[in-house]
Amino acid sequence: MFKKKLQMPLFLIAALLFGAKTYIVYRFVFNISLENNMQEFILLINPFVTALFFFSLSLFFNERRQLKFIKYGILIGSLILYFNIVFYRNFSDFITIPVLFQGSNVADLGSSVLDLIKFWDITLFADVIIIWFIAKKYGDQLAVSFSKRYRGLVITISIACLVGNYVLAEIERPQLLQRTFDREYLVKNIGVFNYHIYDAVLHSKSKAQRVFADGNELNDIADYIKEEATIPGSEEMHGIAEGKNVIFISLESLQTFVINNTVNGEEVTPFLNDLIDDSYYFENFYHQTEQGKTSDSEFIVENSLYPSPRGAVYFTHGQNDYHALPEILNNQDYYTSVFHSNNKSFWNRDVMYDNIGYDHFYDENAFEVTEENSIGWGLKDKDFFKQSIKYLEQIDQPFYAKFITLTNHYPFDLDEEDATIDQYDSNSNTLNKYFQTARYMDEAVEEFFTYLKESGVYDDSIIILMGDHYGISDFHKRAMLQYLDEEEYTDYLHVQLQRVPFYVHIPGQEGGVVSKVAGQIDVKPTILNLIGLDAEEDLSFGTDLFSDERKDFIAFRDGSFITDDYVYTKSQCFNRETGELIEPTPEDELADPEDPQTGCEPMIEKVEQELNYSDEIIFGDLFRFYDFKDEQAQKEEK
Ligand code: GP9
Ligand code: MN
Repeated sequence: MFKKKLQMPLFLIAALLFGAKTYIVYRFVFNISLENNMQEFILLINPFVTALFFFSLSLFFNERRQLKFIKYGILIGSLILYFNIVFYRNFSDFITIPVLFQGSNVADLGSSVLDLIKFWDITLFADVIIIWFIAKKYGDQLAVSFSKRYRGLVITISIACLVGNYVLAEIERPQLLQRTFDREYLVKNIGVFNYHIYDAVLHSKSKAQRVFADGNELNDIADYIKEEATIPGSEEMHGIAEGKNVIFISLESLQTFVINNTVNGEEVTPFLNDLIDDSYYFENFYHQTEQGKTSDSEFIVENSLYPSPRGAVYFTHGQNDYHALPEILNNQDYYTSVFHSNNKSFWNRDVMYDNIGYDHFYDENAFEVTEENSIGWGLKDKDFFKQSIKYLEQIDQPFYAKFITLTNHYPFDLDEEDATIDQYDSNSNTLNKYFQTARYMDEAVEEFFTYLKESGVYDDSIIILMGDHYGISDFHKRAMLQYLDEEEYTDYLHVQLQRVPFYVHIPGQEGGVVSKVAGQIDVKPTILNLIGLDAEEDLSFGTDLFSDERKDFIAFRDGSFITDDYVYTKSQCFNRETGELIEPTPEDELADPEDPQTGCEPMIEKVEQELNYSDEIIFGDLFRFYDFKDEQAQKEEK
């Protein structure tokens, strides 16, 4: 059968067998969701491309070692895949390096590991058995010794295939590696083996930065924070929510421009518009997220630190020591939980939530998700709130509960029966649909308020609502200009469009519209003050939004910022009210040309320094060196 002329080299047989097996595992063992043909195609080619590259490395060895490389390569590869399968059966997630070192997870697995291994699993090693068998029987005929040139050609082809796979993945999911999406996305696009390599690189990078830190860096940072970013919380609002439940609603992709606005003559968000009348509503509140999108907004709110300039800090530094809101609230006997109907590993939430002290995460497994009640990214918001209320009624009070909505997410798909207003009419399908899903979310939130009132939870709670980040990117400039009735999409306009709604709704209080410049960084100190804690003891970059005093600026991750008077972005300074460009003062009119302290200038460096300090804290994991005063002790002291 293996005549010299017709034979296929062992490395190719191994690549085919192992590739086919891996594909079968992706399709039928891992529950990987495929949304379009491109994703199906990538998932199909990836196992073969990766296996071809790996086994073609065997060509560098002499014939005897080549067989060994292939035999042990396929065995080890199969074991890695199998460990992932066993892990997946328990956690519906892929192994990460930190998880391997995370005692509790592995212990969880340990107790049930026998249940997770099935007899027929032996078939998952069929390729190993075949390769070992034919290597033994026909090995000397199947090993090849190519000339240098031929070997080079094979390796080049296999690398080209790998690059091709990556390019397709990048088209399908731009900035795949920088944005460190969900592990399922990574595995889906680059395969489980490349994912492990990627995970290892990420892990060692953040480990190294951590290793070189010794805690001394914190002195300067703490000094800076005390001097520049610490302002006493509002006395009037101090403790107003003490002992009350705090319900936090993250409004997916909701931007301020839809609030109190209409489409085809109809209000986009009637409920949220009315809610302004009996809430504190911050009309100049900016999101400060970067590549980590929703998870960045969560991170900023929980820690009052800036997100990472690259990737999602939830992923890259999900294991750090933090002094996060849930942990602080736990110490005040709050029960802390998150409600979000998505895969729990998305944005590494399962790991991060555990780390920062949430008592429970009601992830997609807590909900009944069917074809009818889901759209786009999953469970529809109305069903999400409806199904959540039974849990909320049961948990101990006072609680902190975060609800993360999902329906108003790109590409803003909605079933016809759920659309209660017409689409907009512009060249952007995305913007056209956005208003409908925003309205849907508005109705869902309204229903949630009704449930809260019916269950009696409402009266003992304060409710905070916040848009997590923009929904309409600047790819839709033309349509946005048409909608806003503006002439030119300036950098100033772009910054102003980064405003997201922020409400503090306190039943029984009238509230009011607040115009001061504010941002997500301020949410944590605001909540702490409301429940009667002293944010001054914290190390964070935000300030209480009800305090009369303010820090000078709200910074974006790219160094842009907004002050009372100015908007600074892309090296331009604008008047915040009028949007007029402020030309730099001519050099001969400056007192000190080296130090042109006018307009936005004085703040540029300060903002950069603050962002750097935040990065230093995160990259060096500096809070492990800091002894935060227990909030309970703080209270008792008082
Ligand atoms: C995913 C949801 C949306 O669970 O929070 O994430 P996003 O893409 O907005 O970051
Ligand atoms: Mn989001």
